[in-house]
Amino acid sequence: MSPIKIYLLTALILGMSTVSQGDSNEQCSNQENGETTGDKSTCGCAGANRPKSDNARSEEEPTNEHPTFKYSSDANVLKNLVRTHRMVPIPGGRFIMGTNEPRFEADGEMPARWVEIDPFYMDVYEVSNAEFQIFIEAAKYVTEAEKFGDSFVLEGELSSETSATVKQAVAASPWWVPVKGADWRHPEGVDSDISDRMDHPVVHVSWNDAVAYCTWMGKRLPTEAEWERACRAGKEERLFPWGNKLKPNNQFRANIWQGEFPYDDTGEDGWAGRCPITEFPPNDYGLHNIVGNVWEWTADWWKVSHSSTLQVNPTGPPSGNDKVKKGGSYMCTKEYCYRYRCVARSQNSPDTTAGNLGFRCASSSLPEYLKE
Ligand SMILES: [Ca+2]
Ligand SMILES: [Ca+2]
Repeated sequence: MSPIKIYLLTALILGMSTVSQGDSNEQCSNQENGETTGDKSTCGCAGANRPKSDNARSEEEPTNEHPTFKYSSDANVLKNLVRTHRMVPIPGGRFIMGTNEPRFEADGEMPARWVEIDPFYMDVYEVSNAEFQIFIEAAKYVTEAEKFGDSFVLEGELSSETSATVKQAVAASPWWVPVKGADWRHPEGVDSDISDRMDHPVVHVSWNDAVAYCTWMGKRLPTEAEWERACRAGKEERLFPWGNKLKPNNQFRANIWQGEFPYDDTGEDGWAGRCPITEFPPNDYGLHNIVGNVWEWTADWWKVSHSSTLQVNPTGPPSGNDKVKKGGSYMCTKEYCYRYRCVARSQNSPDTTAGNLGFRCASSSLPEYLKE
């Protein structure tokens, strides 16, 4: 075992938090879940971050010799695959980002401020296992979780065999356990696979992995402002992409957690755990699961103080320790991690991977291979 791994193990056994110690996590007592009292929350759903010293990641870049248009629906790879990489236009213009009524002040949800952005395109869906597999096979890319050899999984999702092998937990959020062999192909460890979940969002992908995928696709990650613009879909000052009621007409509109977290995911919304990327109605811009299901990486570095003056095409701070993620996940409840709201935000270090963290891509112009 390397000195770094021994340090990690020791830290976890001793109850030292290995999560990011950024602005919003100093008093964190739980993670994918924040608190019921928004003002005092400092957790940010940041989950478990990789220790900065764990630098096993290679700097290899993927090849870019296989443009994705070669892998159209009638190409020779994954012949029966229905592609889900299409994009919709998101109008530019001015909109209100953030809120003056934050649920989690420590997350930097405030203030409400005018932001002006250029029009852009956004993936309709979270990136699926099937789409990610095309990239992996063509670009010969190896994800960071595969290089590190582990990733964070919700303990309750593990088989009893895998659970028995796990001795560590993240002190501040003990439901997150680092599982050897957990990666995008094996979301719950080595005895799991994705063969019957190719239409589920890819998880256990780091920010670096997400950038590599989007770049290979001729796309990029959305900025936080673009993501929030896309989430709101023209609805200003609303909690959710569809309005203020969680369940309009008594219908769930997103995949979140029902039941006692983290023990009992009742799946009242139709899904215990992650769901296919095509589930749930789209928002008014045509985006599915823009909140809930899996958190989505954005391009921006994390900060919690924002200017209240008009920002034009903001891209976040020039550097930082953590990247912004948006939208909450299937693990969110109102009591724990009430972050399936468009203004909600959280953060992880760029090499962090977990079972509730995925992404979708954006693009300033529509890639050629997506044009009719
Ligand atoms: Ca659910
Ligand atoms: Ca999502």
